[in-house]
Amino acid sequence: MKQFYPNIPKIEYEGAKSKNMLAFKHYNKDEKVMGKTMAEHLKFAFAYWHASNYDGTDMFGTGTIDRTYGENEARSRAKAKADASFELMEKLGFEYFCFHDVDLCEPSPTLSELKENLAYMTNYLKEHMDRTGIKLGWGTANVFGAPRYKHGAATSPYLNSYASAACQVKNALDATIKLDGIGYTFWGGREGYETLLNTDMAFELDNLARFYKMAVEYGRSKGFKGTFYIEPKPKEPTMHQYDFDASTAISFIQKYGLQNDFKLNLEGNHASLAGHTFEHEIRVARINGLLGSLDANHAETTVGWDTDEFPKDVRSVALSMYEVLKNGGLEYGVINFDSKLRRPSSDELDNAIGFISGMDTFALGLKLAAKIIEDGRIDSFIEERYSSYKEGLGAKVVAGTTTLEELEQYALNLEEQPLPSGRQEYLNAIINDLMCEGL
Ligand SMILES: [Mn+2]
Repeated sequence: MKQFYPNIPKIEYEGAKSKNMLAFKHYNKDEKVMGKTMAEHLKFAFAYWHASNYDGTDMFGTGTIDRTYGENEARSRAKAKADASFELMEKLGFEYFCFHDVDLCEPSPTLSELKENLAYMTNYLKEHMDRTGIKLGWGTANVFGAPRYKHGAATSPYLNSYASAACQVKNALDATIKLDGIGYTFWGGREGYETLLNTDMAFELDNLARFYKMAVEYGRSKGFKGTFYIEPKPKEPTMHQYDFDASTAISFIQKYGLQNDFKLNLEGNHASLAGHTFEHEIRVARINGLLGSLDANHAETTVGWDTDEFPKDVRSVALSMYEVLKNGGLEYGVINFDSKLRRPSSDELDNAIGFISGMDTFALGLKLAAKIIEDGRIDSFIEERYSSYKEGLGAKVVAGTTTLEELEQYALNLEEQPLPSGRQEYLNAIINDLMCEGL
């Protein structure tokens, strides 16, 4: 088979002292952390769109990265892209991948062309999956890129756009089912509004819920047992997106009774755009029993847009993986690298190095998260902080057996006493001490 990346070898674990940029320093897939291997904890998934499609185009300039795969003819190029993607996945040790319908295919201007091309490429991908053992994390439909979705897809004021989105979602679901995906994502790229002056928000949200229910009904009728995910994002491309953040998406899921079929797919960069941290979004999902899947991307927080960078911040990933460990793992999803190269990063090795470094960042984050839990000081501090609810009137609050009158009587008899410190400085120092132990 033709080699697309002859200068990238199979990437092996060489340990923290290695200076080889084409080796893992920390991601050692069989190494056990808290009883499970790193591969079981991290379930890395290769995102087809940014890893294999993105050519460096930005708002101010054309592409800088060659994504032609040496082919001029459209179908041959789509197949070569699949060959190259699986070569890179195998070399990097990915066990999962994710796709949008349009990522896989040659340019398909009409819906019937897209349907036919997707069915063809699904079969082609299946051969690669059978050969390599690489599995599908999740599939999705791109119902935001084409002009037919300029006013929205499942929240469009126009039936023709709604039906077109339904057509694409049905076909992307068929592909996901055929490839035995563990989930299906809805990212509401154009599901939002530009101005309330032309928008019936209540109607659009009801219609979105009807759309999701039809997708669940269809998927289940075809034997899909996976999880549907909503991926929150607050802005970009619309001024205001309906799936603003985890809390907003959960409120939607609960209002429309979708909680048996839906969970959340959370991205670090989208958390930043919403004014949250990644760990905040994961905490919100986990305490509501709705943690589904993760996108590994991190933000450049000094800018206000979605940079989709490869993760590199160990401390932030550790606090996120702490939430995942407290959740008992990612039973319903994967850790997907939606990350993309920077526009000037056009060297043949840059993509692989981005993945190696990102996977190492998650391995370090996982190990640090396990250390935080095993160390126990953070957890016991939190436990102690709420101890006034363990007995007496506090226990009655928790049991729901006290009243406002009883609390009033208690408060009126209180002698004012200073409250304890929150000790944030000490707790932050613990994280750094654990992270840098042995330096
Ligand atoms: Mn993003």
